[in-house]
Amino acid sequence: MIRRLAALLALVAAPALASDALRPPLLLTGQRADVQDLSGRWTYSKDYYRTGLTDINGWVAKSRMQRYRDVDVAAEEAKPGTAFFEFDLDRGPAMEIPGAWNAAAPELRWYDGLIWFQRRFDAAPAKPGQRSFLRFEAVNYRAHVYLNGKEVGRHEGGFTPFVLEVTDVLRAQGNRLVVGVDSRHDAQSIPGEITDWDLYGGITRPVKLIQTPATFIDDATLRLTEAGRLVGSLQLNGAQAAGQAVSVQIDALNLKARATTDAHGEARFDIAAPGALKRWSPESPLLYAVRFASDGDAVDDRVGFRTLAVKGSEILLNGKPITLRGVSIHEEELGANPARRLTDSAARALLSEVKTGLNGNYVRLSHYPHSETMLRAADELGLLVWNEIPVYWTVDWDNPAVLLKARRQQAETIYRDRNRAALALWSVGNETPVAENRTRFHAALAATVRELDPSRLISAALLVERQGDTVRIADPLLPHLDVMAVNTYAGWYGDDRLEDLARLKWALPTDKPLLVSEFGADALAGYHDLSAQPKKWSEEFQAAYYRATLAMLGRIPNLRGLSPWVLKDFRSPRREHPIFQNGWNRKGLISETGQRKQAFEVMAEHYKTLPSNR
Ligand code: GCB
Repeated sequence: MIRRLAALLALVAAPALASDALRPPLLLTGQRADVQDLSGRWTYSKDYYRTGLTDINGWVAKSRMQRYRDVDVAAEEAKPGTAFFEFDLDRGPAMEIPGAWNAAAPELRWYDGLIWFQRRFDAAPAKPGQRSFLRFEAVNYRAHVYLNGKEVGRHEGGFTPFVLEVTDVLRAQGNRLVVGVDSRHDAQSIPGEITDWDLYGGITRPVKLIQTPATFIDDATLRLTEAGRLVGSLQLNGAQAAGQAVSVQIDALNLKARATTDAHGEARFDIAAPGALKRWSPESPLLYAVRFASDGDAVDDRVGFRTLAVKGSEILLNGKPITLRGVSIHEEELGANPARRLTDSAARALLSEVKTGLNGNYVRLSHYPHSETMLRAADELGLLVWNEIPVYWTVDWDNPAVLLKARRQQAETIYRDRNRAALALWSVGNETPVAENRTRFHAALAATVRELDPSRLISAALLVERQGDTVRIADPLLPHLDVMAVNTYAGWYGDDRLEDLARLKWALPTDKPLLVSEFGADALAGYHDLSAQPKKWSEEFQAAYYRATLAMLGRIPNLRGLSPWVLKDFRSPRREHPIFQNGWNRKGLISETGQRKQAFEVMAEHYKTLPSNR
């Protein structure tokens, strides 16, 4: 009922935009056979004034500066004549891709602008009729992609995948892939120019060359409904996409279902879930090997099956109330010089701290879509996930083009992640100041999510209002959300002393579950203050803040989960205290290198004593 009401409200508030218009033209989700990983050493050339793209006065870029040209500079220089070049990507410096450039060289630590990257490669010989694609998992923030001197595509948005067809440009040998990566954010980008994290530029996630048959499986899904059905779809792409026999198969369940694609190349599955199916849960994160097949193509995935719903103030996982015991994290691996390089082991190192260290069952992946690796590790380890798009603090609420960017990022994430059982909540933003235009923007995003993925819950990390000793949640966005979430920092920011927290009263609607999406205090690992009233920045203050905040939040009747801020200290250019911060936000429960602070134990103990299902 509440969901229906919210959906209705969203429709009223949001301008209509068909979900089809938001589907990326190519997805290539799932695991496929013919994949060449282009990770490794890429050479690069800085282009701070962007003269590789356009010349002064907006003229066409000088050919001697066009980094994307398919030219062997050294060979050209050896020839007689007057031509010369002001770049040479073959002989330039190199860095490891994927990985942000900020960590690659001291001179790039705060570089914010355009860098051209180049990778030379040979392609596996193509069979007749085969098609070839480049799949970028993330380029932060804008990408200009050229293969063998020809522009093959562009993309904006630093955290979502995109696929470009290169069938007609790819060579068997000596390919020259050049990507111009522009990290600059502005008033119309998402996120905007100021965040409380390092905006990390570069090719931060893997790049793959994928070869497919002429008609191939672009995307396939399967999920469990509350009615006990396995429903899903399979999308073919290619000249023969219509009227094809396709199938889905789960050997462990002895299940094989067939369907036929329609005129648009789409087939739908709707089958009774076998009695033997075991549900995915944090306690038992069982994933099944699922094979989707067509005549000539096959895609594999590992999928967990579970149901998710909200009833009154309860979140129900597989029909049972659950309390989310989690923590927020940034996409930043452990170590003194992180490069946002989330390998499988880097993701597991972070998530194990949540699962086994903190006794958690949930993680808030803030403030943007994290890598697929992170989502898959959460699936395997058994951690429910909050997935957010970076509509953070303030974006240009009145600009329809900015809303479209947000919707695209949202859609790209949904299409990427919809087979992940771990994924429970879509957050449409964080701490955006209440105003009519902002609420309209978020409501439109919530409507987009509901249309593209009605099977998960919608939330947003909201600001609270403070009136004297009363903390109020009265955001007009609430009717559009399934789950309320708020960030609260009383006792760290503002004038409250820790003993004041006991007096605070929470005035909030109780007809929905509440998550406290953030609370936290900075502490420098190893800095101690053993006095009766420990000072801010000490581990003792942070631990006392956690105890006082947990006691306060424990009195909220519809509290259904926590994700304190934050698991690990993370890079933030806003944090410049020379003793305690030095460019790091110190609200981590562990330091950047993994040293646990006292508050870690407070949180771990708290979660240990909370029953996992209520
Ligand atoms: C917040 C933001 C988060 C910041 C945090 C802080 O409310 O959502 O991105 O890092 O506070 O440390 O101030």
